[in-house]
Amino acid sequence: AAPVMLSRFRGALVGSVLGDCIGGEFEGAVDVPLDRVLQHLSALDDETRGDGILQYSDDTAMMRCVADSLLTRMAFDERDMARRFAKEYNLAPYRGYGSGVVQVLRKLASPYLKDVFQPAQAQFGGRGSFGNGGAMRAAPFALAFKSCDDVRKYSRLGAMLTHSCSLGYNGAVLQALAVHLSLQGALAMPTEFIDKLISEMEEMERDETAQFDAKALNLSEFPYCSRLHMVKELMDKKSVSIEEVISELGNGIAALQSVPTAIFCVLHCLEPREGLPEQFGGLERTIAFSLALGGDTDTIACMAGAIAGAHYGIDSIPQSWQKSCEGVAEADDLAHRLYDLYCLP
Ligand code: 8NA
Ligand code: MG
Ligand code: MG
Repeated sequence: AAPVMLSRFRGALVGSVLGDCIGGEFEGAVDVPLDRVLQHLSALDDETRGDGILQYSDDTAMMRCVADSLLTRMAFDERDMARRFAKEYNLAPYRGYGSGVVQVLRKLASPYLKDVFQPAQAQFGGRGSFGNGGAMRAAPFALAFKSCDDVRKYSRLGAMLTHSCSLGYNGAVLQALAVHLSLQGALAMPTEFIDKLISEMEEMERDETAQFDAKALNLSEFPYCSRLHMVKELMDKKSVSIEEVISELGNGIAALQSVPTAIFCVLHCLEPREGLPEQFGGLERTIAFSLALGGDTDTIACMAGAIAGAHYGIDSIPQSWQKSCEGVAEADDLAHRLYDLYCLP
């Protein structure tokens, strides 16, 4: 079973980078016709295309910091991870970071900072960020820790370095758990997969802070659970339009409007879909469908790419796509090293 798991690890991190790089093209777009998505994707096959390699953004930059930190420390070390975020931002501030998180990253650079969780807690008048920046970099937690308990615990803390609102860090835990389950092969049974995520979120959203934050933001109680129930409803429908996905699940930069959406993209694309090329495999369908939603396409495709890559494995990812994206070799190397760590007794 070892080579299968390695392939899943590589698929997860490479899939995540691919989604970020390929999705960057449509970031913030309101209407993305499927034709344009397919054109963008088929241009990746063209060796002679002029526009060079597709650059990765904050999603991948921070994912690499998470993986590097977990590998170097062989554990979760909040100070080390915080330092890497700050250093990476300082080296490459042009990667498209969210406008709020930049303030946190600047404060994390200070050598005098005592509590590395404090800058995140000061965001948005003390409410903390509910953006998807914690979730977009959560995949490595699922590769570094074997037990579900550890994945939950450390993906939460890792997100809290920048996202102290429960909607922000709970989205990161949901993403990490989706990758964790996918690595175990759980997407072979899609209904059980979504049910498991719903019961996980039920547990998390029973928490007092989660209840308080939901109320303060005028959301229904158990906001993630409601979205995941909607994912399940949409899964059972024969055909689902892009408009329906956007209006029921969202495509925005809030974790609540993007993590369940990414999970839906993966589930929906387990089967061939009308409008998507027949020769596409599941991972290609997942990326294509994510881009067609518009909105925060790099991040939704990044998260969906990690979950789908963990399911289909590295061999499902076209070579031409891998060659078109910045940082693929580095992500593949991180996946190999996380796999070696995972195999330690
Ligand atoms: P963030 O923490 O700055 O959050 C993103 C945005 O969400 C903030 O700038 C606010 O507008 C809003 N927001 C979050 N929390 C609150 C709150 N409590 N009250 C009011 N508004 C709030 O950054 P992040 O790391 O979560 O952002 C992640 C997203 O930003 C990713 O999609 C990433 O790709 C990037 N992004 C960049 C661009 C770009 O133009 N380069 C566009 C979209 C997203
Ligand atoms: Mg980005
Ligand atoms: Mg984004």
